[in-house]
Amino acid sequence: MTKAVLDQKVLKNHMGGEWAEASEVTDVINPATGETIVQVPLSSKEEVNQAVRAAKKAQKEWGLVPAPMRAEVLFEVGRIMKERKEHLAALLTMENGKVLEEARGEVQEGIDMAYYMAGEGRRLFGQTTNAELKDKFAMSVRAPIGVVGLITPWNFPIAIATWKSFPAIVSGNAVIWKPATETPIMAHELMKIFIEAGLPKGVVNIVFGRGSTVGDAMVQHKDIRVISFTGSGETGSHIAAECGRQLKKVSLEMGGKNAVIVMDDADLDLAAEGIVWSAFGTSGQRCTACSRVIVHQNVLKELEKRVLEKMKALKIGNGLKEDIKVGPIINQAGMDKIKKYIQIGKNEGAKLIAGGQELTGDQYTDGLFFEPTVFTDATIDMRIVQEEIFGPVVSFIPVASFEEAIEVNNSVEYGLSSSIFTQDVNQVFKAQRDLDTGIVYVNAGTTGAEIHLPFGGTKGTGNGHRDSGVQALDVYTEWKAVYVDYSGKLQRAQIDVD
Ligand code: UN1
Repeated sequence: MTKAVLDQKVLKNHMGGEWAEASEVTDVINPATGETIVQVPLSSKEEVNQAVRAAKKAQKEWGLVPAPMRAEVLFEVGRIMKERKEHLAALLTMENGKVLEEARGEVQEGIDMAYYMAGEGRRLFGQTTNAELKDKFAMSVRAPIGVVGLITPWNFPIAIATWKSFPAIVSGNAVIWKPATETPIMAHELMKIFIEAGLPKGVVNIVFGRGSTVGDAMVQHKDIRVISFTGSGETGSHIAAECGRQLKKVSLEMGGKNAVIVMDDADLDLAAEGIVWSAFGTSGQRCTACSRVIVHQNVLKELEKRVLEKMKALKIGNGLKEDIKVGPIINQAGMDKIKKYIQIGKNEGAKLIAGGQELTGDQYTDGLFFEPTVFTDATIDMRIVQEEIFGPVVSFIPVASFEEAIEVNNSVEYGLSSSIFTQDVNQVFKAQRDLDTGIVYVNAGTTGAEIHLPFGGTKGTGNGHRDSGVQALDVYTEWKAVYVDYSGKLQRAQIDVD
């Protein structure tokens, strides 16, 4: 078994370039073993205020550093992350539970983001264009916004942090970052890397703590001009309401109810593989996880058989062991929610054909493990088909046509990711047009977004912004239109135009 080595027992906040102890702390639990691995601060509003003061001061200078030079720091961050990939992955598995292979993938996502956003330091393109008057020049440039607030989740504690912080940094902002209290180690490690890479003091500040105190104080603070949040729909809409009141920019990413569509001409083995990977990887605790399979009725039975067959190979346990494929559930609240939905599914009349139980005894005694679970004969009115469960639970919904499949896909309140397995090129292009989600996959599962494309979704998944991709820069910059008149006289737009 791989060993994860942590050099601290109590984590600290980081403000204005200094590590700062907090008066109150709480335990961070390894979900695979139940052991306390470290303690994390539960900070107060005053600590947020202090961090914002430091950030404001640092941003004044950082915003004036040429972007290619700001980017040099990110190149170095990427280099160190790459060097430390194994170490980071092991710690990530320890605090989050996801299996090592996936933890390595997540760290890689952060490395990719570092190099990609570092490259942006030499782009950050605006536009030059023509002015309508003689001897006049017009262009648009991206300007930093100032101090930005990032609230990141436990399910991708390092990747999502990089999606938000790297574009914010390269754009010349200073950051106040509240990582999830379940997974603070990745934040702590990334902060150490920022320091080693030469990021000036105060450009990134970490304030650990609860959403109801630290998160709220960030949303309320008038000097934090942007909030970027990934988490639950309930919290997201609360944040958006408050930001709306203050005319504060807000970027939200809030979950999904993602479907794989399997048509009757699909390669069923490939589809089964895609379903198993995207439904049960990360124990289903991804915003992009497949939680619905919309399957043509002609191939329902065969697909069920092949999925169940492939599920037999999934070893469940502590993700630090290389042969484990499905790790634990993050905490008791997550486990209770999954169990609640299993009962709801049964009551609603869906047929349980695999799993459905918490694993207990032997190696499972101290951790939180749930069997990969499949319901079938589900219908669109069922709550298990409409609501996000955030666990290894998938429901098969039989349909009679391509059109019905699209309709069922679009019938939920979320719109993050979708996928279709088919060999028919016409169906492929119709599907990418008609699936109402921010991400569409063809002949692959619903997970696996790459960082240079926009990540986010429609409807209840977000509010029109995107994490990652060049589009992320829109969250952390203001557009500024600049007109330079070199005619030496007053030229009035729209009037002196001949
Ligand atoms: C998330 O679940 O919030 O596309 C992020 C994927 C990963 C990121 C998921 N690259 O599944």
